[in-house]
Order: sequence, then C-alpha cells, then structure tokens
Amino acid sequence: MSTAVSTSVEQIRKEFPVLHQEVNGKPLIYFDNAATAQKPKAVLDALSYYYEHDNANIHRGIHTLAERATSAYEDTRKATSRFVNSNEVEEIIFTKGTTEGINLVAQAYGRKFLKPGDEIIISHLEHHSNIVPWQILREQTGAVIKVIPINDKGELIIDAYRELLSGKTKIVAVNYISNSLGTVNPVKEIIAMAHEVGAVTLIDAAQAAPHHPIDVQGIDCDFLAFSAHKMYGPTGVGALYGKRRLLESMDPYQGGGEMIKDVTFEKTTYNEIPYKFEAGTPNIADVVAFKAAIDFIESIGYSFIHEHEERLLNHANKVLMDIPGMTPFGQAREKTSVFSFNIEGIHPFDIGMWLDAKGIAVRTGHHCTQPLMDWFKIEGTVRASMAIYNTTDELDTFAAALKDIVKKFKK
Ligand code: 7TS
Repeated sequence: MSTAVSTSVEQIRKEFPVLHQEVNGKPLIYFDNAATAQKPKAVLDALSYYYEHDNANIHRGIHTLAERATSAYEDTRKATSRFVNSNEVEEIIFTKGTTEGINLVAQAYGRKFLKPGDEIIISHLEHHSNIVPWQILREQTGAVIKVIPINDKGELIIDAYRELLSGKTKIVAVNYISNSLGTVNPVKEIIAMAHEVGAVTLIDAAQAAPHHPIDVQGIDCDFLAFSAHKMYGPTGVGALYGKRRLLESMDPYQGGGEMIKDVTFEKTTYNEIPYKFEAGTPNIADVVAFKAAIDFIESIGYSFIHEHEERLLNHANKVLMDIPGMTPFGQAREKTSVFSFNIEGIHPFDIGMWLDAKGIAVRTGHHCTQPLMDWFKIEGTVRASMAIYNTTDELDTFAAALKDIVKKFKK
C-alpha cells in the first residue's frame, strides 16, 4: 500500500505554503488538524492544473476534455480503492465527506431494511455526524439506538458492547479514531462481534485516514466513510466504501442525472454501482485533487507518520502536564496525536483566544461530541490536534504560551 521514502519534517513543511506566514505578528502554529488539515502544493497544483487544462463534465461527453476529466476522476477512484484496499474499484463512492457517507448508509440502507424495534449500536465517543443520521433513521423506522459506554480513559468498554449485541442488532456504527480524545478503537474486534449476530457495520474513519492505514478487507467492515480534507486533500469531497453485495441491495440515495440507466415517465432503471449513488455533476476538481492527497500520504508512508506523531504526542505529554491547573481528557492506551485539556479556572474559549493572539490555532468547545462532553461533565475542552508537519519546537512554544496565559489569569 504505502511506500515510505526517506524524508524529514523540514522537507514536508516546505510543501505547505500556508504554514509559512505570521498570524497576529507570530509565526503560525497550526494545531487544528482534526478539524481540517492544511494542503500541500501537490494538491493545490492538481486543482489549478485541472481547471487550467481539463475542465469538462464527466462520463457524458465524447470530446477530449470530457474524456480527460473522466479519466482523472476515475483515477482517483482507483487510487482510493487501493488506499483502503477494497476488493473492487466499484465499491468506492464519492461523497461530500464523512457526514454524507454516513447519511447515505442511514437512508439508502437503513431506511430500506430496518423495522420498528431493530437496534442500532453507536458509541459514547461519536461525532454528531455518526449520531444524528441514526436518530433521523430512528424517527423514520422506529428503530432503537443503543450506546457503547466508555471508561474514564476514554476507551470503549468492550464487555458492555458484548452485552448490547443480540439478534435485534442490525447496524453497528462506530468511529475508528475519536476526534475529541484521539482514542484508537479496536474496530476489527468490534466488527467481528457485530458479524456474529448478523449486524452490518459502518466505520467512521474521518480521523483514521490521516494517521492510520485503512484496510477494509482486513478489518472486514461493511461500510467505511472518510473525508479528503482531513488527510491533506480538498474540502467538499470524501469517499464511502461499501461491500458490493450491500451497495447493490440498496436503493439510490438521491435521484438525478448519472445515477440512471433509462428514464421514462412510467419507470426508471438505475445505473450500476458506484454511479447509482453519484447523482448529478459531482465535485470533479476536488475529486481529481484528492488523488494528490492520497499520493502525498503514500509517498511519506504511515510508518513515518506514526513515528513522528507519536513523538509529538509524547512530547506534548511531557511539556504540557506540568502547566498549573492542567486536566487532560483521554488517556487511551491506543491513541493518536490529539491533546484535549482544560485548565482550572480559565474557560476554554478564553484559552483559544489568547492562543490565537500568539499565532497558535487550536479548537475549543465540544468538537461536535456533546454527549462525550456531558459524560465528562464539562462544556468543552481545548484541543491541540497535531499532524505530520508539526514539530516539538512548536509544542514548546505552545507550552510557554499556556504558562503565560495561566500567569495572566492568576493575577
Ligand atoms: N466523524 C469524525 C470522527 C470527525 O472527526 C468528523 C469531523 C466527522 C465525522 C465529520 O466530517 P466531515 O468532513 O463530514 O465534516 N470532525 C471535526 C472536528 O473534530 N472538528 O471539526 C470537524
């Protein structure tokens, strides 16, 4: 899958034009990568190259530009299939992102197959995007939602999950990696347990794609959704993987152009997968540039990414823990480079604003995981989420800035 090349973080940083600027008079330190990652030059170039040379609508034209645009679009599908190791290229559907992928499954699969009393299992770690679509489905079908609890480290309690499973369980939908805490969930085990009771599984891989290799056949998930923009690609595009058998059994998500074979006023027959689920003119340019993001990650390799990001997390744990009043959230054994915390007596928003004044971008609030914040009995946290271009020096500057803020507030 990925071919690691010898590289360095310094070289990688050079690929990201946006990083080389001052914000509020200070060099930008970008620690909001779980929300969206910055884009390397290769992605920016792919976007402008497409519009400068190949722009045309896809699949429908016989002229040269339409053929070039179609082949670039379909090349990304092949690259995505390789990237997640799907058995077939047709099992990859392009979406707006993770959120749309989950809604697609809830509506096109869930609405067709779920009956009153059927159960959907999610977890206490989920992003709202993997909660609300199931609540909408619950309203539509009379299904019931059950929630896997967590321990105080922010890990799923697998024994409690086992208790929730039964013949009534029809869908298990959990994230691969938590956006608020960085917990890496044992998805292979979760999926195997769901399959034992005949349930279909969906993995929200929004936070996994930038940090962790994805192997849909290896983990044997039925559906898996992710977004390009969190993995150094453009916004507004993502992919949904689904097993052919399931995708073929589902009704279309939306009706329109491209998803049909034949239309008369009496009857419409639908196109083959994946086109059945891609109604209308898609986000062609961003899909094309998505391939550059996949190539970028593969050229660095997950082993380099993992090693560097683990170094960052260890360093964060070292330099941030002795800040007065520090309370970290999420200490899972398996964890990515996310450091979520509060400092006693200072509101997370105030910390975020003071950090911004020092050129440091973090996210504050509930991170679209309100039930998780409720579990911790807090309103929100400050979250520093790190990526491949961040450095331990930046973490030192971050720690010093936090110490300054604490001093100011304690005066
Ligand atoms: N699932 C998880 C685990 C996420 O982290 C996010 C976005 C989504 C789903 C939704 O992805 P989208 O691309 O469809 O919007 N997470 C965040 C975040 O942590 N801060 O801003 C967005």
